Amino acid sequence: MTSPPPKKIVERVNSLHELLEEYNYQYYVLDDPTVPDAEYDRLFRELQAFEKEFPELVTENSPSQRVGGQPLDAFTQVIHPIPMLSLNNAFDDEEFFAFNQRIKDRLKTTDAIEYICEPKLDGLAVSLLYEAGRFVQAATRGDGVTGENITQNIRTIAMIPLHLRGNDYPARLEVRGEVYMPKKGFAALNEKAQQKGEKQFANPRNAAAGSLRQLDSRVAAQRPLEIFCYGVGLVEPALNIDNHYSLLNQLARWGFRINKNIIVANKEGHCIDYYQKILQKRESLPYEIDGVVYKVNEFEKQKQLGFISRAPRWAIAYKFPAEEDISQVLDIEFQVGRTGAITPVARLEPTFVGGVTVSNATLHNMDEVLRKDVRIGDRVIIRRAGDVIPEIVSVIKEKRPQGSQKVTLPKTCPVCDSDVIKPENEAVARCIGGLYCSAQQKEKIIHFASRKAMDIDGLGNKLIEQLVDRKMISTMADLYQLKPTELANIERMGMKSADNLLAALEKSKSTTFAKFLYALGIREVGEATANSLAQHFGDLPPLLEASEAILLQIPDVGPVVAAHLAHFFKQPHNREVIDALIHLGIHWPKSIKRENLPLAGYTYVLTGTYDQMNRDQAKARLQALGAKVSSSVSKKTTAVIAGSQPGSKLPKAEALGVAIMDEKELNTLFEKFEI
Ligand code: D41
Repeated sequence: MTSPPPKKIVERVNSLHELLEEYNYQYYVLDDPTVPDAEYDRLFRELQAFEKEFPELVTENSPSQRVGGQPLDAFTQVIHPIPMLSLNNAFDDEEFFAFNQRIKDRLKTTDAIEYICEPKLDGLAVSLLYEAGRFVQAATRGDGVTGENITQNIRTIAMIPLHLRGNDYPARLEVRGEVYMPKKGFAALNEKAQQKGEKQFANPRNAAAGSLRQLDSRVAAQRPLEIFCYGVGLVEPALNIDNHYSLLNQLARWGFRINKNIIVANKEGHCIDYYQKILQKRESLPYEIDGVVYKVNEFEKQKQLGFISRAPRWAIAYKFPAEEDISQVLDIEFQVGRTGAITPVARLEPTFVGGVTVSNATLHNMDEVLRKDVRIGDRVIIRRAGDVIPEIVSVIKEKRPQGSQKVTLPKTCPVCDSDVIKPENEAVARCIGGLYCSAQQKEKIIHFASRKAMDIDGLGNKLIEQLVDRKMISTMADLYQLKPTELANIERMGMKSADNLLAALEKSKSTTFAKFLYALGIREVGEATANSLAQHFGDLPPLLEASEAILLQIPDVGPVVAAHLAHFFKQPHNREVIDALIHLGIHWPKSIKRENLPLAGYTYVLTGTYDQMNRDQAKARLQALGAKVSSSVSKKTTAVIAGSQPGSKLPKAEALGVAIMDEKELNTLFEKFEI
């Protein structure tokens, strides 16, 4: 029998609870920690040591007890004292305006309604119960009336307070919110599952649901779950608050995490602006959302409106177009790209997803086809997020039809019949046909004509395909030898459009060295690398003469790019095409060699806001003087140019002993060198 803990230790344990909860709150809710992680860990271990010595000091809501005890046999049921309502949906502006009009009619008003606009998290609704400021129970929404007791699992979520902050909280408080798994945590979880050969989750929502359904809270504790709170259920005694926005602010003061993208809209039009704004932001948010929610702000109005069949009349979810849906693989074909890369592409049963009809999805390469085990006939989950190319997320194996067909990499190019080779250590297979392959011819010319390359107006993909198929062109140089009479013979091409095209071709001849380099379509030479090369060499002849060793000295050029460049310029047919293009009149202003510029060899990093110019202008002026402008500070940085409200780059520069300049000094630099 150990002696009871001394009073001093009881007090220290209590203050450790408070400190740890405070630091937790700063870290997770305010997103603004005041102590380093190491300090938090030290206090946490101190608490654990006391609890080990005096087990009677261990309380259910001790920060050390978040990772729970014994696994459960089953979840018990929880009856929601106040039902958890569901949300009605709107799918277009018209449906939102109809909702708004119904509200005005019911309230017999023509005045604009004030709405609170919230992102709609794609997770699971939960209820958190606090008694005398202490977390006592959590439940799933279930059917809205009865849910499951998931207290142990919810306690593992570090951003959920175990004790409320302040002292003005009601005796009983039920807070409602959405538990979700952030995108990054989901990806990491699935990667781990894949490495272990375990089943992966189809999406973050399923992963969050699966985590909350764990009977063993030690498993749940390993899952990266988070929460945003959006309302209350039972509150005793009632609060002296009369609108939703004030309620959210009060919840934040008590320690609950509230989404930062919530706004007040005092005009209905602002609700639509909000939808568009959040839709734009959707990709960049660290969590998945499936729409926005509008709620009438004033509680008095909410009360007058009431609810109908389990959904409030005063709220509506305006859903985004679904990013995922189910489709069927009709066929898997192999496409040949500009550099000969053979890409498997799934032809799909057309499906409306992410706001457009999708009938093709890339499978990237054969490794991916095998990893996902995609077969012709399979039912698959397809995803189209933002502007990215639609993808196959996974195969629904349970629904695999009999006679589904595997595909294999073709041995010869489906277009030109040349051999297909796949280097052992690469994922990509390639047709070795080069410029003999009409698919590669087409793709090379399409790239050459594109906006960021030679920008040939009116020369679309379809037209290029026709020109190649009719053998009117086979290289980019052939474009500049097309005759108006030849062109006019082409389908849907009259004399007038033929003239327009020839004018556009003529115009494109005047370009920049960087664009020309990019237009050549050399492997791994994108816009940035082309710019670097152009800045460094200033003109074509020195580049053609450069050895791989010289190329390696250029920023952005590593061994792979250097090898591709050297290989490209060694090929006689590439030299022929380049000579022909120049002979046919393509030209660019010869720029001064970069190494002769006054700031060549210097690297600057920009941070903060400047008074007299924006960062882009500063960057352009520095680059024009030959300097490099980088986005991260390193020992090689010449100086960091700090405006007002500089970011973390400033302390980093100080730590590395890198020089720091202000806007005035930057201007002095410009004055010295600019003519
Ligand atoms: O972010 C959410 N998923 C969210 C869900 C939200 N921001 N607000 C919500 N508000 C409600 C009402 C208006 C009924 C209190 C909701 C939900 N309900 C909800 N989530 C799941 C079912 C209902």
